[in-house]
Amino acid sequence: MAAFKKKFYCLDMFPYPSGAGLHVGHVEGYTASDILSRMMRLKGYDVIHPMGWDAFGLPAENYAIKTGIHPNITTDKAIATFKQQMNDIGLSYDWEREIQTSKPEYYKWTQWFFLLFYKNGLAYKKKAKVNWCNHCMTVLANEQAEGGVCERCGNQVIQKDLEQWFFKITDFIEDQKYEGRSIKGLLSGLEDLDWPASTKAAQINWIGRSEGAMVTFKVKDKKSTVAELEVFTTRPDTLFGCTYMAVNPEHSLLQKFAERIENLAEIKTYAASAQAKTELERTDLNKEKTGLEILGLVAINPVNGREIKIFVADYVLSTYGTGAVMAVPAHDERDYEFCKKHKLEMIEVVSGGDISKEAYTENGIMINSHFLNGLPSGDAKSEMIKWLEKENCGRKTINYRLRDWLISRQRYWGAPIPIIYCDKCGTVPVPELELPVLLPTDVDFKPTGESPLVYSRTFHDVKCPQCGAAARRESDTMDTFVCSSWYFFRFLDPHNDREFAARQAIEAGMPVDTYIGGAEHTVLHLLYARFFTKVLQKFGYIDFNEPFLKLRHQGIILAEDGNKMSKSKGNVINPDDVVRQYGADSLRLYEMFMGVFNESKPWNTKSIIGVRRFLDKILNLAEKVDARLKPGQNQRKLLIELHRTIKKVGEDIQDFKFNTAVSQLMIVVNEFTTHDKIPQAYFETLLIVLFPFAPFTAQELWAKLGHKSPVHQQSWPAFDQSLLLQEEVSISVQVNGKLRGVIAIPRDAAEETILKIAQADSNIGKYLADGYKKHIYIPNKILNFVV
Ligand code: ANZ
Ligand code: ZN
Repeated sequence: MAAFKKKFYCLDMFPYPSGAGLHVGHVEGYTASDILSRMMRLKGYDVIHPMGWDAFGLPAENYAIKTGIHPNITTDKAIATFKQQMNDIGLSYDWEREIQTSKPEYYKWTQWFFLLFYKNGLAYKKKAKVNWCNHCMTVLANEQAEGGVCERCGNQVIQKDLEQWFFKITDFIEDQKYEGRSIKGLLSGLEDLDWPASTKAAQINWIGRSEGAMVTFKVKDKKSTVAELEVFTTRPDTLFGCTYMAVNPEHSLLQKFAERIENLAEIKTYAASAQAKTELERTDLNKEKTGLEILGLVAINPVNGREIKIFVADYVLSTYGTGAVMAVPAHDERDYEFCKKHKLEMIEVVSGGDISKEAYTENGIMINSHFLNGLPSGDAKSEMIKWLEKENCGRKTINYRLRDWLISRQRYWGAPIPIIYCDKCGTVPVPELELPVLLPTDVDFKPTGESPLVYSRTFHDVKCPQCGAAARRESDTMDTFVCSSWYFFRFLDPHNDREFAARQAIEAGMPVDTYIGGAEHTVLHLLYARFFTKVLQKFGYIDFNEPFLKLRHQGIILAEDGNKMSKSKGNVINPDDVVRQYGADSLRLYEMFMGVFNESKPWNTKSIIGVRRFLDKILNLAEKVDARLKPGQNQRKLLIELHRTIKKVGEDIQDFKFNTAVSQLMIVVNEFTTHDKIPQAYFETLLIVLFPFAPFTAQELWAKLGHKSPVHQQSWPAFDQSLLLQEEVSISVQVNGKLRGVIAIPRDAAEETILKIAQADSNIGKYLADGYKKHIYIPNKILNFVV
């Protein structure tokens, strides 16, 4: 592995190779990363710019169910199409590094990661609720069970308990130390990253850290205390306002004290109906809040000893906190609605709202709360926690929304989980030397409720690696997100058959310097990839813990009519058509010129024509190039514009302002067209700067000038700062919004210089005689004083 002098790892989110081919949204992100990569190569960097295929997944399997065509065949075909399209638009990938997650050479290491997690207690099996369709006999992903009905047959989806594999991602939320290594957590690790604020916020929100308290309530039957019920609350300050409790329909209290519950039959019926609903339906603020009082049991509010009712209610989730809540109707929206509906008592304990109209969920001054009265609710929180800890009926707690990652899928087209079940030895990991566990091909795709793998005898029947007895393979496969959680490591050492990637190769190439991809559907991918990286650091494989230093998203490209592009609407733009009609460079330039990179914007065929004309203009310029012409005074303006272009285009590419970079190219090309003869050196500079955007055009013209070596072996030109400084621009100076003068300044002069020039101007100066409060400067355009 050759070490790099100056490495730059520019990574695209690798695509799922769908039958539909590359769409214009792919082209947007991939062109941007291509432009950046090409510029960095010209700047002398060893650029790592790979592409691969996130090839496992449902669509290929569903297609196989419909048609009987094996996913291997459809996937390979789709990949061939994608690759052709990528080459057609001039994406400069290093195909030596190409990887495909559905190939045994790749998923062998996905399975190795599973074993690494398993060995270290980070992969475990437990029962979990899944969406299940009784008619199709299959597990459904959340997206396939929207509105509680099966996407395939329309039957109601139920929640079923099945044994599932999990990865312990929750172990990595906070910072930790391990064998002298400090591993930053998924939360604090975000701080140092150059990522869009909204993406960081989405990660933080997904993790959902809440500070609060556990509070223990005693539960009594008719005679005595029989149990304790713990709740998680973010508002311990409101405990005096708690007028009932609610538990989720699956809560263990209902089984444990079944014989003491007087209306057990009714409660069982209610619980069964709740099970049919999805989590989203159950917690939807607008849905009616149903529930049933548990007769025969009451709870005691620890802070005032009052007896309160206990309800079973499906707005309480089994998967959050302790699965039980202390209800404070006056200050929680859901409790408020529930309370109104069931005519329960409400006590206002935080002043500031009008609880006759709605729940008051903000902070305020405590009332009706004994020792908390008069305190702001923030202080009351810590006072109450102190009290709970002293009285031994509660403690400060941090709760997270993030759950461990359910990675098993009852699916065929994924990486098999390398586990064997033996009657004698139990759960036995497949020995590393026996990896990969190959996906069998003798399968039938008709859905039966289990992975088709179960019915492959060749796959299913194995010998136990420990005792040699007849045993059974795990037939679940892994979530495809597992495959994509480590692919950026594999790119650095794609053919290694002894390790997922050699340490040396990782150290030379990682971390990724710039990662580019859509903002939608990436919260989980980014979280999982960060998690894998942290696991590798914890166990000593690498010595960093964040994989992607800088992240940028492309915006969504809408159809010409402003709607989302969709097959059913018939408004999809196919990049192949654009390439055929206008050329690849037009497509590239157009997509970069459309608008702000990370914003959504509509397609506009007219503008492509404009971009095509721009390229034609450059082709025409070539006719005016004169190799013998010595640049002179009458080309000075052109020279300055050219240097401004070198500077601006270079900076704009770094900043992902591709649209303004293209504008600047258009400005300089217009300047070129005003000359009858063009010095060859100037034109060559233009071609180099144009090259990242329009590589085909630039190379064609470069060769036409007689160069043997290609443009991409040239160097990015340096700009002459003094040339830019010498040039003067006029800026308007306003005082309180009124124009008071126009001053000439050196372009891009420092702000203090400009302030001095403005104040020295006699006309402007007299308005500033008594000083000013502040000033606003828009570089090279306007200076505004506020007095
Ligand atoms: C009492 C209370 C009073 C609450 C109040 C809120 C406002 P976050 O911020 O998302 O962490 N809760 C706890 N466990 C629950 C469960 N299993 N299902 C549904 N709701 C649950 O939310 C924490 C709050 O959500 C907790 O604080 C609890 O209601 C509720 F004026 O406790 B609170
Ligand atoms: Zn055994």
